[in-house]
Amino acid sequence: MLSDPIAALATPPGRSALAVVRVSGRGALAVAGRVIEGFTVDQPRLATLATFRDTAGEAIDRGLYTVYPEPASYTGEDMVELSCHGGLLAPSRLLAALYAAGARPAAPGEFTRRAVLNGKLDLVQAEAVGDLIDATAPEQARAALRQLEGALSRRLAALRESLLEVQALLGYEIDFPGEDDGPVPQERISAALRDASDRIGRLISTAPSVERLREGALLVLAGRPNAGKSSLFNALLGADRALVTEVPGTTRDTIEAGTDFLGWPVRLADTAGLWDSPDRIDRLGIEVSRRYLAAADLVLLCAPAGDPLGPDDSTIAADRRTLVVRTKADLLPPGNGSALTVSVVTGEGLAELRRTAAERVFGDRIALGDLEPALTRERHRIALLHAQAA
Ligand SMILES: Nc1nc2c(ncn2[C@@H]2O[C@H](COP(=O)(O)OP(=O)(O)O)[C@@H](O)[C@H]2O)c(=O)[nH]1
Ligand SMILES: [Mg+2]
Repeated sequence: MLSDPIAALATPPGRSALAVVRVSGRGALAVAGRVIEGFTVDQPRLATLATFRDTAGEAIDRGLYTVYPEPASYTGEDMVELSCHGGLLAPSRLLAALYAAGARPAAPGEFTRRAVLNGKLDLVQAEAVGDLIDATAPEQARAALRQLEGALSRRLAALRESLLEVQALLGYEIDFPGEDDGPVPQERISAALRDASDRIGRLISTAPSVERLREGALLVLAGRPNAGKSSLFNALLGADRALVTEVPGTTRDTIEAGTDFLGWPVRLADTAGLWDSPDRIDRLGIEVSRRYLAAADLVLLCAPAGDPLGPDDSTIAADRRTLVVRTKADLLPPGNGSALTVSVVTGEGLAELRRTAAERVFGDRIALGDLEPALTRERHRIALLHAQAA
């Protein structure tokens, strides 16, 4: 059923001060009334203190409830929000009582689904709700919030309007070819189409960074053994994740960890690097490094400051996805070369590296700033490509 009463925990399970349970649907008020002592709908949208009881009448907790009569609720249906104490028992007993009183467990995303079906949110905004909840880096959250506020929806609605206008012009031509006003100038129609196509193109151009914004850009540390990759990996993460020793070949496997650079989400991968080793396990690690290099959004090629690049290094450095990072700057007198130099000992260059890397992988998004609402999913990009082709 589309509007039967559903209930679910809105907060994560576990030990906490409070937990929030929501009930929504036709009959939600009756369900809540069987569990909340002295339940009344006379004070909508105001929190009321009450005792919650199971169907046998035993007290579960004392907490607040708020009634949102339809259609002025998140789902557009009658809703009741109950907050009780957190922890293992009170929330689950409260939920059990609501199920016993006639609600059924909500399916994942069902509250938001109902909000869409009832016209409270459009699909693009519903996707943004999920993205906001899943965001781990500030820029992801910012993009999701803008989308939730309707920036992308409004842009798409305007596009739809102008396409309908073109359709109307064409329809007029077909239905009333010989009208006194004369034919619609072809130039007017093609100009309107060109304009729409340009606007679609501008939206599509936000797409290359879309996956990166959702998943985090993949930044792969490469370079010869002992170049300082693992040290840099740890320094950029602010945590000692990878082993660092003076023994070449310490890193055999690739380690991945997520962080953000100036708010932009990145996945850092520390690799064994590329080098010739007779050891079978080393060679497997080097193979993994190659795969990571191929998939990277940006390669941070590490080479100690002052050392010439080896042949493998030069090949990688020639790739346009590569940023050459000169490591161990503290071991050299200052002012050596113009490349990005860093030291994990002094911390020199780390902020500059974060900024440069963020600009390299998210530069198009940073440049578009707040001008263009970003597409955030492959679904959006494909739909707009279809529209542009049509
Ligand atoms: N002085 C100095 N030593 C460094 C720096 N970065 C790494 N090292 C040293 O270089 C050696 C190799 O570092 P490691 O991060 O394991 O290199 P990897 O093999 O490329 O992962 C270790 O002995 C580190 O202590 C740095 O910025 N300054
Ligand atoms: Mg290493």
